[in-house]
Amino acid sequence: MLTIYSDDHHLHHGKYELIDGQLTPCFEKPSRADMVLARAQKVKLGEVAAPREFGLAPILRVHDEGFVHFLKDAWTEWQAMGRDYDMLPFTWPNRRLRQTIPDCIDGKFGYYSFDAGVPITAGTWQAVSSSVNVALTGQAELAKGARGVFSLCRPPGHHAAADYMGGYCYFNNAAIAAQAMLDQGASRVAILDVDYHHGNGTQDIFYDRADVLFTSIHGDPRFEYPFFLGYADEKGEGVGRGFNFNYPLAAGSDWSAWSLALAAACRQIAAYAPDALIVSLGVDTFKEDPISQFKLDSPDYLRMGEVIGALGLQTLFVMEGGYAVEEIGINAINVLQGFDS
Ligand code: SP5
Ligand code: ZN
Repeated sequence: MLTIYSDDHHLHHGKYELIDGQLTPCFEKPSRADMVLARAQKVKLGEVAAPREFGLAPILRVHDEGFVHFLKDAWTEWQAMGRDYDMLPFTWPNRRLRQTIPDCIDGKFGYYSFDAGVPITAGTWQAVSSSVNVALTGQAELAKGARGVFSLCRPPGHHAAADYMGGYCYFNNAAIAAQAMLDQGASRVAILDVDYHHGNGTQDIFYDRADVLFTSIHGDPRFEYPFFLGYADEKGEGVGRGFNFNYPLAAGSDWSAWSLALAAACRQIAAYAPDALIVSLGVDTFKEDPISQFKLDSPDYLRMGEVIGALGLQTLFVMEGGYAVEEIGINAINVLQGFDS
C-alpha cells in the first residue's frame, strides 16, 4: 500500500496539555508519526511519497473562513503580544455567554476551540496545512484507482469541526478528503472512525447531509472524552437523518465487544454502497494506550484490517490518534497489512 507522508509534522510539537488537573507533556508528539513511518518501511508496506500542495480551497470547502484565518495568523498575533511560548486557550463561550468573536487573541482562541488540547506553536500552521495535503494527496491517488492508500497525517483531525479545534486536532483531514471526493464526482462517501474517541468534528460537519455516512466506534461519552457528543441516539438531522451511527462502548471493551460493533458498522456501510470509504485510523483502542480504556491487542488490528478490506471498497486510511508510542507503528500498520491480505 502507498503511504503519503511529510516531515513537516515535526514543526508542530506542543509542550503541555491539561490532563487530570495537571499540565502534562503532550501525548500527541512527533515520535508517534515517526514510529508509524518506521514500521511501514520495516515491513516494506510499499512506496512512501511526499504530499502535493493543494492550497486553501479544499480546506475552505469544510472549514469556516474566519477559523482558517485565525489559525493562519494566530502565532504572529501571539508574538506581537510579546509571547514566545506555546499558545493555549482557557475560556470558552459556554451556555448563555455571547457567541461573539472578540478582538484579542485569547478571546478568539476560546471562540475557535472547545478544549485546551490544542497548543499552537511557531510551526503549527505549516504542520496542519501539510497534514491536510497528506490526506488530499492520498485522496487523489485513490481517485486514480488505488484500492487502498495510507495518509500518515499528523496532527490528527477528527475532533475538529468547521469552526473549532480541539483534542489535538486543527483541520479535519478526513472530512476535507471526503468533501474532495464528492467535489470530484463521487455521490456517496462513507467514513468509519475507529479511533478510541468519538469523532465529534467529523460527525458535526456531515450531520445534516446524506452524501456522507458517518459511523464511529468509541468510548462511551458518558465516561470518556469528548463527553458532549457521540451518543447512540445521534442519528443525523434533516436529510442527514439515518446517515450517522455511533457505537459507544464500555470501558474495558476488548476485541470480542469491539468487533461486534465493527460488524454492525460494516453492514451499514455496505448497505449505503458508497463510492469510497475513509477510515479515521486511530489506534488508541490499544490495551496499553496511556489515555484510553479499551483492550485491543496488536493481532486484533490485523483482523480489523481484514474486516474492513472485506467490504471491497476503495479505502483511504487517515491517521488519527494512538499514544502508546512503542506499539503505535505495529498496530497501525497491522490494520493496513490486514486490509492488503
Ligand atoms: C485524536 C485524539 O485521539 N484525540 C484525543 C484527545 C483526548 N484528550 C483528552 C484526554 C483525556 C485523558 N483522560 C485520561 C487520563 C488518564 N490518566
Ligand atoms: Zn483518539
